[in-house]
Amino acid sequence: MGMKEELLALLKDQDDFVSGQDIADRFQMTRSAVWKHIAALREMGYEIQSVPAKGYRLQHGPCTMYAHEIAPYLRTQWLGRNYLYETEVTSTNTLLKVQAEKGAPHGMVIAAGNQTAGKGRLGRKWSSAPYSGIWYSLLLRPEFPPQMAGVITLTAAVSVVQALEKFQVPAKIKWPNDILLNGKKLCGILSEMRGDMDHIQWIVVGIGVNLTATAETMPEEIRSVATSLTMSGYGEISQNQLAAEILNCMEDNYCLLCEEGFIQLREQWMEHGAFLGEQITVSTTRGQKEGIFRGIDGDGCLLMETAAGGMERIAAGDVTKARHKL
Ligand code: BT5
Repeated sequence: MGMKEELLALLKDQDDFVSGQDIADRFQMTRSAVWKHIAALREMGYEIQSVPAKGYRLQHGPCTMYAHEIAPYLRTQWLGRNYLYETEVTSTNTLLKVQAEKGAPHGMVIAAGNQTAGKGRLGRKWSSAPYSGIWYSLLLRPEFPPQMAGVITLTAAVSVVQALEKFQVPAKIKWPNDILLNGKKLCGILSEMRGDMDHIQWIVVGIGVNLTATAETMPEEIRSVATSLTMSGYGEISQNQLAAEILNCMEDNYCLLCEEGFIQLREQWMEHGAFLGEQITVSTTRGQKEGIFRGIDGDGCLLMETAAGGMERIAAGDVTKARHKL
């Protein structure tokens, strides 16, 4: 831990004021050095009260995900051990892709407080209001063949619901990349990759989880489709604990995927899948199809039973619940 982080830990531990002299003595620095570190913490968004003759007191910090804040909860070997937090980026996926091209290592994670150009699939926008959620991307350099890349998003989705489950949040996965809570979108996942026919160079998996938005603060355009942990009554969950737990689950699941393929993870997916056995509409680039959702196959493709009784296999598309009975 650097000096700033140690000072922060000290302030977090104390409910009352800590005098500038006590801090100076403890860290063997001058009073003006203390003041500089306090100023740096304020720059990072921490609100620190200072009262003459009393000292400093941490009022509250922003929902930040600095390395020292997430580290205590990480149980991973390699995922997130190379970690970068930025207060503002265009998109953590965009930034990590640049790093991937420059040779960044397998397991690197970039997280941000705010994304000014958060991305969804197919050029869609991901709304990421400042400090209101977990916005981060993971870099993977798999040994497995490119045909398996598609199941990475599903593996990440399983990891998110497993992590949420540890906090008693009963979320469901909507194929392929949405996590739903009470039928609304809590989390989205965007995987991007570079590779050729027989080799994956990198996969960047971007995960966005809405935490603190309320019905009032959530952007108008997503209000009818989206939810946050706060809106669903789970506002007490710690951002860094959840963010770390998702990485813990993802590392385990990724190892399982590399060792055994998608078999066990497919079962996990099916346990948490939304709309199983229900009538759904799938929108693909070639139009809409309706049928009964029967789950996913070993490649992560959606299986849908059609009115004629056949089984359709769909590799990409958006799922909604069918409005009318077949
Ligand atoms: C996704 O796309 O759901 C992928 C979202 C990935 C976000 C993460 S955050 C970290 C990393 N950096 C990035 O730039 N992206 C990743 P898609 O399935 O295409 O869904 C996009 C649709 O979800 C939009 O058209 C909206 O309808 C809706 N949406 C946008 N923002 C949302 C939000 N914050 N919460 C819930 N729904 C949202």
